[in-house]
Amino acid sequence: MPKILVLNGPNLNMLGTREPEIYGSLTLNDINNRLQKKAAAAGIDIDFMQSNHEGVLVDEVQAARGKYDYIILNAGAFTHYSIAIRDAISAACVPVIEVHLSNIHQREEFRHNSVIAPVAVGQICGLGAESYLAALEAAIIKLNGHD
Ligand code: CA2
Repeated sequence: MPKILVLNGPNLNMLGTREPEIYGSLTLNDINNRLQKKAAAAGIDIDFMQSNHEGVLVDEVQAARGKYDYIILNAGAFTHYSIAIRDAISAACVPVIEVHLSNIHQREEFRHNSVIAPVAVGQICGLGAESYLAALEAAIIKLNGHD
């Protein structure tokens, strides 16, 4: 059975508690439950992990090699400057789909650049929780060889 890891970075554990106008009102658990249902319907195994720590995220990406077929990654603020996470993705040889709840290109200039994007398969942003669901849909299509 194909396996997908959904990896979330710093502060995303706070979802649903503050700034709903930017990040929506769903909690991370709500989003994960939706992903779980969609994955189960597609016959895919899905795991979830969140950390506020850069090194832990690097460890998770490294450990994903040979274990997962796709990573759906919201690296939070690390998106904009973590060369360590980018290097881990390059080395892991697991395709990564980068996601963001907000449209990072419409926000402050420092959020416009993603150091992850050049090593990701693609980037989906600005759709709220749907960004994650669209990323999962894309991964399912690619895993089924239907694109
Ligand atoms: O839009 C996204 O998904 C972001 O990755 C979210 C990050 C931000 O630094 C990126 O530029 C874009 C921040 C996540 C913070 O999440 C919170 C949620 C609720 C309350 C406070 C923070």
